[in-house]
Amino acid sequence: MKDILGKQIKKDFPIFKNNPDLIFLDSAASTQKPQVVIDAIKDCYEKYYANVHRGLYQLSAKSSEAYEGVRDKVVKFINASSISEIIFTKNTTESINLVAYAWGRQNIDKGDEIILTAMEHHANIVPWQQLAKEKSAVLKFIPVDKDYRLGISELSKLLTKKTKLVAVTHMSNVLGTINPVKDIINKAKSFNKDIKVIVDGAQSVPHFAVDVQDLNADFFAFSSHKMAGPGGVGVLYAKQELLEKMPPFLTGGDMITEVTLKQATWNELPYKFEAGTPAIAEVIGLGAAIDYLYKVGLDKVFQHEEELTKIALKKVSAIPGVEIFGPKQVKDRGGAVAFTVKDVHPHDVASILDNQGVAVRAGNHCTQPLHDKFGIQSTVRASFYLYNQPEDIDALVKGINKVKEVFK
Ligand code: C6P
Repeated sequence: MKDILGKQIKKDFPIFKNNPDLIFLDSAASTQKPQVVIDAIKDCYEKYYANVHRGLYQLSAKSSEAYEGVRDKVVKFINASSISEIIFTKNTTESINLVAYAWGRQNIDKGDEIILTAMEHHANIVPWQQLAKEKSAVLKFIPVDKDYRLGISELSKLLTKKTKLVAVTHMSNVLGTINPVKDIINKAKSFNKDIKVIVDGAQSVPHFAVDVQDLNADFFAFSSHKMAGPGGVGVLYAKQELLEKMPPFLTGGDMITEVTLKQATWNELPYKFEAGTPAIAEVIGLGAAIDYLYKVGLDKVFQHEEELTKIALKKVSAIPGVEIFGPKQVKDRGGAVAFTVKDVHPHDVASILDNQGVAVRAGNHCTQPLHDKFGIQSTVRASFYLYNQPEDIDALVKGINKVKEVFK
């Protein structure tokens, strides 16, 4: 394998020092954290923690400055056009729910159509199902073809005068497929410029550079905990003109300008969408994660994962009885490799791998409709991040062979 990041990178992550035998192959669920992120959170609590946007004292000013500084970093990281377009949420799930409630309830009416894809995570299905039920709207799905890619030509067949929204994942958390979201957005907007597109970036932003303006996405959601940052923080990017027209999602403190006993007026963007005390230290941790990813270089992260995926696809698919669910080539594919082992339940596979120190996920990975399409309940999934090394894949292969031995 081309040595793009090198083994040294593992040293940035204390979890591996504290668990020297750990082979961590579940980063699509949540990634490990580098020391710099842990230190940034600790530093905040030890040196300058106070609530933000409220206190007139110096400590609160310092804390607010650090918190808002991260918003600037996020603007640059995904190339938004201003801080007004960056809303801190709890995670991708909350970001998508925000759009479904605030934009969806204002813009979706009876008979309107929402186009999703068959490979969406539940977080990008259930909020739209709820909205569709409430509004008597219709959900349609772009199918997944035999190569585990979206049948983009199908999109043209699904678009109608009633289409209001397209919701698509940038990268599948199961198949690893990277979807051509720029083309999808272009196609939808060429059909009707008023169609809005929301992109679920939970599995893309951590692994490769994303430019929301270049994509022309209306909404884009992601989670800090999947990109070396802490849990409890997510981001919703949305075009300013849309946010300005949308009503608030959650209401209460900080998101208002004036409150009387009868009514309230809303704060300016982005604060209109950030009710209550936010996850201050965690947002600051996200800032440290962004700095860290810049330092390593997202292009290198992607190339490194591409090399790992190439090896995994070759070695894992060569094991008799193993079936991989996802594109067999690395082109337009990320580092999530889902598979089954013939005649062995995925939970048994994961548990035997765990006994050998290999942490993988087994289940439907919150994509039950996708698994239903394959006629199976669950798969095993190995997923990679910048700290994984080719030896980790060797351990996985050894582990799968052990599984086969046990179930012979
Ligand atoms: N997928 C996985 O193991 P949250 O939980 O809100 O941070 O992210 C939700 C989510 C949304 N979209 C995609 C494509 C995702 O992969 C996830 C989270 C994890 O695959 C946990 S189920």
